[in-house]
Amino acid sequence: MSIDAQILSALRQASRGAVSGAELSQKLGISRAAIWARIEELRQLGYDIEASPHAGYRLVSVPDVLHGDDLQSLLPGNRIIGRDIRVFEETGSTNDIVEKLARDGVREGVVVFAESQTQGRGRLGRKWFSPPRKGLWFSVLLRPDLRPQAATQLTVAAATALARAIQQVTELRPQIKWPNDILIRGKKVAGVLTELNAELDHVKYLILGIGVDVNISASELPRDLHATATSLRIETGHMVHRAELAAAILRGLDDDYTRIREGKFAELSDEWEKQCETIGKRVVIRVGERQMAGLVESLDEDGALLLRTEHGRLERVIGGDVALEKKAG
Ligand code: BT5
Repeated sequence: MSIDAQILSALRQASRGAVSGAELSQKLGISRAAIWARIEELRQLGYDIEASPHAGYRLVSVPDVLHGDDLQSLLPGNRIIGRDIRVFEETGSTNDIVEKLARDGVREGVVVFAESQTQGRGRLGRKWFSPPRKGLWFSVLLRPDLRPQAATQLTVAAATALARAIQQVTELRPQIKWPNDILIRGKKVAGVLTELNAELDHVKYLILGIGVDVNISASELPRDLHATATSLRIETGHMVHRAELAAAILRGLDDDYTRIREGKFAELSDEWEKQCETIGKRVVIRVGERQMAGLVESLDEDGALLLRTEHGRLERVIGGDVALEKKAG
């Protein structure tokens, strides 16, 4: 952890609300003057840190910016996801930045956030609206020991972690729409874009791109998204602290990734199925030019959707767009 992350972490944990310069200096192994200089830097970034000669430093409020060190200070030490966090003010797509890091051999777990994206994308080249400071737009590099067919497990992990974190932080009750949407009251609030580089029998690396609409107001949503999209702010009626939500998502994703690595995907898919609105419903799934109708039964051990078709066959579906079947008449 960097010095700033350690300072923020100590300020957050301070039992009496404040921590003295001497304590910080001893804990971090740097001089009190150096601590003072770091605190000044943090203040410049918008962290309101009070200093009193008796009590010491107290964290009064944090700004609504994403800051790698601050995010680090909100995460537990021993983890894979988020051991390296980088924040950009603006990028094309965070998935492209992570792709480059992957090709350069950077180890798994690195997370890249952008305050805004100019070329944010969804699946099949669709556009993803990513305005400055209103959401979480980030990508995670993973190097899982999986067959390419099982990569969907990670989309399932991301969706589960997202639904859980949103519920923890906002008390809203999100639903998962297979394969990659998180909905609140039927409208999309988050999406996952999983991109893969694989050989025939194993995944070389996988990029989880995650977009969450956090503080977008109704009037800021583009016209074409009005009917289908929402944000946590619209649903709760108040602003949501993005760093806190980001940390909750990363913690949950790290737990889920551990479960996958330990061969416990079944636990994860049980949790997913409980929050999935598509299970047990009659749906129509479009995969490219093909269209299949049937009843959604469950996920299989690779994370694929099992669909009982009209003809009674069980189809294994790994991607596509799902719509609930409209009743005839
Ligand atoms: C997705 O695609 O839902 C995946 C979205 C992943 C975005 C993240 S942000 C960080 C990372 N970097 C990237 O470049 N991407 C990832 P899909 O299921 O294809 O849905 C795309 C559709 O959602 C669009 O065609 C719009 O209809 C709608 N949409 C676009 N922006 C939206 C937004 N901000 N909120 C809700 N819906 C949106």
